[in-house]
Amino acid sequence: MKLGIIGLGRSGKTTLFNALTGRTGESAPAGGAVTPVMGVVSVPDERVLWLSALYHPKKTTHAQVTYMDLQGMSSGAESKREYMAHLLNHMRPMDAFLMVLRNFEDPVLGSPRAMADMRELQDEFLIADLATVEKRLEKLSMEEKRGKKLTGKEKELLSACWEVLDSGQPLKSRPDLSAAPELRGFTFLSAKPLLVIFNNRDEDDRLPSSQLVSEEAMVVRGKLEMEMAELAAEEAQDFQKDFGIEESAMNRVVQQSFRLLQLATFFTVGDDEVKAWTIPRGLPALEVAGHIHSDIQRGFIRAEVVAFEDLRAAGDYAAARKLGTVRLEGKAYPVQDGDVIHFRFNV
Ligand SMILES: Nc1nc2c(ncn2[C@@H]2O[C@H](COP(=O)(O)OP(=O)(O)OP(=O)(O)O)[C@@H](O)[C@H]2O)c(=O)[nH]1
Ligand SMILES: [Mg+2]
Repeated sequence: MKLGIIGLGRSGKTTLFNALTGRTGESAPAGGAVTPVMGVVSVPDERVLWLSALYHPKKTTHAQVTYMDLQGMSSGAESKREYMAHLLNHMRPMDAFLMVLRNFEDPVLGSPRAMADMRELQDEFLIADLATVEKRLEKLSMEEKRGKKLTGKEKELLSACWEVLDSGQPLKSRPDLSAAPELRGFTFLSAKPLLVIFNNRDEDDRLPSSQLVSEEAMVVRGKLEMEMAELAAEEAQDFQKDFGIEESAMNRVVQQSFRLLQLATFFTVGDDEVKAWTIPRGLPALEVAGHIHSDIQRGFIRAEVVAFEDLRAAGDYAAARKLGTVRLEGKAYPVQDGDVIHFRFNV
């Protein structure tokens, strides 16, 4: 899972990135890094730890999430266009965006205006997508003029996209368009899931209430969270208690992102390796097998499945089998979050 952290300048992107990846803050360049900074972290999951304690595998592999800290956008029409042009190639491969909004007083920028900032960023996404659509439509009509017969629905779909964007709506508001196979190559920004993150001052842990937020939203206290990320585990716990933080930003952001992207985790277990895999929720067992290895997909016979909670309740695999909670499932079985799976295959 790849998450791109975007936002206006000085909104706290690097601070959050450091909290999420456990880096220390000193290296953050003023004005943001021109080249995006990547950080890969393991998704904290106590289920993996439990399975690892059960199997004592040679290797334990957690699910991973890649965060990318992108440069902040500054105001001014020209600099915004430059910003989008510069970052577009970095933004396209992301699965989703974390949009950081400054919701604390800044000594230079003054009072927060988070909702206006959000609108400004959303508009830039729409404008970038509009430009992509218009460029492609122009190309298609040139080809038509030169006598080329257009086949397929691309032009029709792009015109529909134009209408949606022009009316100020993101493409994700129209799944028929954002999921159309003919348009997949464009990787429109406004078609991607977005998690809005209000970066609050230390004393405030609430969503700005009276505001209408049309996006998925959550609150972090970036500076606090970063300070916490720098502490040793034991100290961090005290800190967490003092500030009424129930779960770290890292955990909450990961969980929300999983939910937003409709992802699920399943596990493969054994003496060699206990491994957590990230897949789209409800993916059929046959396709899930393909995530592991094409041979397993090709020679798929059955999936032997036990829900993690059933396995934990039973104590171990043999006990779960005795209790009848280990099931045999076929190719079409929609894999659920927490499934522990042995694939039976023959090649
Ligand atoms: N009070 C307060 N200050 C914060 C918070 N988060 C970040 N800051 C401060 O805001 C300033 C900017 O933070 P950065 O994390 O560098 O912001 P950025 O979005 O990465 O900025 P650019 O990379 O320049 O776009 C720093 O001085 C931070 O210490 C917060 O939650 N509360
Ligand atoms: Mg930065």
